Amino acid sequence: MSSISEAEDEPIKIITNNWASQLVVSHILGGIYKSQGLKVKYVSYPGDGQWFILKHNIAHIQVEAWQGTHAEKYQQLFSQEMVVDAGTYDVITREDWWYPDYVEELCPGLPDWRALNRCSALFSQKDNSNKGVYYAGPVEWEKPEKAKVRALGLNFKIINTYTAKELWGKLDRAYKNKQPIVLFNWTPNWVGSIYKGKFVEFPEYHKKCETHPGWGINQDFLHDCGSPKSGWLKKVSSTEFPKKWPCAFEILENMNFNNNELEQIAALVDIKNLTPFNAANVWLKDNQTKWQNWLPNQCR
Ligand code: TMO
Repeated sequence: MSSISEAEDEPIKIITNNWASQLVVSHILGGIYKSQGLKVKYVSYPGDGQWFILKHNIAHIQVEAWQGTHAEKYQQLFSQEMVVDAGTYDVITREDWWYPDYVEELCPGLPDWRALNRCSALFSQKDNSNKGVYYAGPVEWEKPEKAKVRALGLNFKIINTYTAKELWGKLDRAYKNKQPIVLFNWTPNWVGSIYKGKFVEFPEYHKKCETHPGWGINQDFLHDCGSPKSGWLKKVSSTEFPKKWPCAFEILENMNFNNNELEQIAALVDIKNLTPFNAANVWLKDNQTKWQNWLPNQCR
């Protein structure tokens, strides 16, 4: 890659988070870069702290920015030209409250969110309260769940898990015993191919739901709506990255997956128990033609 020789000795720093597809895609990209003689370093950051890191060119790439989780910070920085849009995947995303299908029989009215309050006791822990429990992911995934519970008057308390694995463990135990559970999930994800279920239908997302308290059914509070139902998934880089590594940036732009591919990528870690590094190597080996097409001609 002749045009990036000025940055030959400096590693490209790829940000890793803590869910399967993000980790594997980071290593897929890193593997491609390494195959082209570039140096790569993986740096782990929580979803909130990573924006400061990108803005200051401390690290260069985030391979998965999800509309439902990252839109606010991304758009803020993008509009100030402090991060670069490296393209949108051919993926439709959704991130929201989710339940296994059998819960519908126990709580008629689902998937409409108003059914949740009528049967909140079903989802309660054995503490004599009728407050339901909603299992959210790790706090660093930064979903405004507390604000949503307040704005929609949900009789629920939020329990954050520490890891994605813990979240899927809760689902698996509930599923095997046909116990009521409502938890955070998203698509594309492998979960829906193993456990049949649905998202709760909250009031339809609107941008103003996050910015104008007066919007929506609660006049006083933000977040009285669900997450976007057909959200985007983007690649983002620091401003320095395309200048220092133009060919590597083009590879990042060209990298693309659809929902199905991303689900299979996540399953390599969460179901097949491969490490993200090994999962990426398996994927790269099985999909050579695909990723070799992402290499720009003038950089080969
Ligand atoms: C950003 N995530 C896929 C965890 O919702």
